[in-house]
Amino acid sequence: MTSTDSPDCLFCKIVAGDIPADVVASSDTAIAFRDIAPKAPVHVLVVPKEHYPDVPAFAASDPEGLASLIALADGVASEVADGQYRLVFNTGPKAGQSVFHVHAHLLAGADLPGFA
Ligand code: D5M
Repeated sequence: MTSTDSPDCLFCKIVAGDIPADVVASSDTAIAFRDIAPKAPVHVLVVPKEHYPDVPAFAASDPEGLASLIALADGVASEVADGQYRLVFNTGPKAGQSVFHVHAHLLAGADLPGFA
């Protein structure tokens, strides 16, 4: 455990290897693993190894880390899909965030529905 781990955090436990996950890629600062309840043919979660509760906290503390996370997501999308994808950061319970360790949902592999 590092000083940035949050002991009760599910994604910190996945980062630490204490809970298994279907990891598809990793970097020095982030890992990407398949979502347990996929909402698209490709649904990968891209997660910084350090614990931040949500994307504004991550961006404020480590903007380079956020850029690295997006680069990892882009690489995964090129490897497991056709490089066209949606990235979603649910932020807050009303937006559907249920795990309070920042994560990008990488959705790809199909024509995704529009928002508007
Ligand atoms: O997204 C949290 C996501 O985390 C949700 O799509 C399910 C996924 N999840 C929950 N547990 C696991 C495990 N153990 N492996 C992989 N994926 C998991 P949110 O935006 O917070 O609702």
